[in-house]
Amino acid sequence: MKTVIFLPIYNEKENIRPLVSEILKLIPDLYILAVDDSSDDGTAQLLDEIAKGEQRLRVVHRTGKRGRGISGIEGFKRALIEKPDYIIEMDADFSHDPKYIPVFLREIEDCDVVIGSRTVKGGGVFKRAYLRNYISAFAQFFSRMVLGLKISDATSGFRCFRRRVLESLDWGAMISRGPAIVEEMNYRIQKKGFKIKEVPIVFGPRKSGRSKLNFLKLAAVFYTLIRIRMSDA
Ligand SMILES: Nc1nc2c(ncn2[C@@H]2O[C@H](COP(=O)(O)OP(=O)(O)OP(=O)(O)O)[C@@H](O)[C@H]2O)c(=O)[nH]1
Ligand SMILES: [Mg+2]
Repeated sequence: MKTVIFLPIYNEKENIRPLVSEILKLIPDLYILAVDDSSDDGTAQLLDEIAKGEQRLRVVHRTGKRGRGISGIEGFKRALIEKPDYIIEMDADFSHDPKYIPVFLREIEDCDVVIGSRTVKGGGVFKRAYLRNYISAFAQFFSRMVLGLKISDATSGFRCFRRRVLESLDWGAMISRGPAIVEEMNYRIQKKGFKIKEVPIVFGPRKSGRSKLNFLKLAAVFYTLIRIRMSDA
């Protein structure tokens, strides 16, 4: 298969069926790799049920310690086994609109990484509380400062990679276990000199369910970014 869509999933029961169906309709040459962190709201069972009748959905159920970062590392490693040309990661809550998948696949033709960006011309955020926008802007600024990132929307988890980019990363050396994995990957990819392109996206509100981000996790992200920088100094 040419393209793998990696979805990190924790308690996304209402979103998962419509999302899988929308993605699979887009182009035939892709499959979805869902990495579920032992969701306890019925998402895990629902994923298995959908996968029974849909070969293009593969499901990994993680046990043990939960984490957006640990799941990302596992997801990318698994995705690489079948040597796809492109790997796209996106949130499973409809904030990341599947309509951008074909756009990313066009844009990646002349670069190594495409980042769905809310902060370049044409991009934006639709209907979100002011406070969340401020926090998001601060997180983008902080990660650019601490890690020296040249990427404007450095916290966007909607991205498309050429296989060779992910193959070049040392997953065992990743420090992040949670959401900071997004910025850590950008940092390591930028250091290797890969060509990164930001493409505008409009980030929507999650369609259903609850955010997994909270104050403690956010603080942990900032602390992890500092640790990444220090460990590399
Ligand atoms: N496997 C796994 N996925 C997770 C975990 N935490 C969050 N996710 C998934 O990662 C994606 C992003 O999480 P969200 O809670 O939407 O975080 P966010 O988009 O930063 O916050 P909101 O804008 O409030 O939705 C979603 O698909 C979640 O289901 C986790 O611990 N493990
Ligand atoms: Mg979200």
